[in-house]
Formats: sequence, C-alpha cells, structure tokens
Amino acid sequence: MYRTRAVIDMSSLICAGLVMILCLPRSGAVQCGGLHVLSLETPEVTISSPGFTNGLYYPDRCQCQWTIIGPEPYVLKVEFSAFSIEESQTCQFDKLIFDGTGSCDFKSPRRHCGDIPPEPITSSGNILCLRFISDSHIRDSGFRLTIKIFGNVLR
Ligand SMILES: [Ca+2]
Repeated sequence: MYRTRAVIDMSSLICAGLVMILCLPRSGAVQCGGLHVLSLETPEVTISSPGFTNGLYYPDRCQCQWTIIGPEPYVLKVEFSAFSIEESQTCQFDKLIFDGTGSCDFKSPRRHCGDIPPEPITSSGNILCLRFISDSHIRDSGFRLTIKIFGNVLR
C-alpha cells in the first residue's frame, strides 16, 4: 500500500552547498537549525524539532541542520528525551540523521524515525551534525535531545 505524495526533494540544494535551515509549510516559513559551540562551562545543549517546545507537531517540509562543536579532546554524546517522527520502513519520508565523523557531509547517514528513540549516539570527534527532514504529508510530535561533552577519548 503506497500513498501518493508530492515529495519535495531538497537534497539537490544540499549538494549545491545551500543547506537550508527552514521549514516551508504552506502556512509560512519557520526557522530551524543552528550552530552551537560547547565548552567546559557550557557542556551541553538541548535541541528539539520546530514547534516541540510549544507542544506542536513539527511542520511539513523541514530541512533543518544543527552543527555542534565541542572542545577537543572531547567527543559528543546524544541522548534522547522525546522521539516521535513519522514512521516509514526505511525512514524515507521524515527522518533524523547524524554525522559524527566531523565532515558533516552525511555520506553514510543512518536514518531514524518512528517512536522508538535511537540508542545514545556518540561522535567520533568533537563535531556532530544532525539534520531533521520532513516531507509534505503527515507530521508527528517530533524530538528533543541533549548533546553533551563526553569522555576524553579523542586521540
Ligand atoms: Ca511527514
């Protein structure tokens, strides 16, 4: 059983280097994403999907990217406190993806969706990027996660 949908593929924009940090639902643009620099004084940041803190479902047509940079030699660890993203077999519709390699090119991203939060994710270096992508149909309550400086195992 397949639903017919007009999927707006914004991946070509990412390839062109134009990483969008917007949701573009029919009701109007919503900003999302950002850059967070952590330090020993500010060792963690909490990030949530657009609308989450107001108790809203995330908008359609989001393309959000967050970049988190921690101090060397620490790595970064992600812990989820809420997770509910439109479920699909391969998370091809709505998804949360991470790149902890430091390159933030999302070359081999694992997609996350559904109602079961991923196991805690740890970056391999001091940079972690995440993207939240939603398509143009069916929304959910979204996610909230905390990224914190972790360990002392880089190098
Ligand atoms: Ca959706």
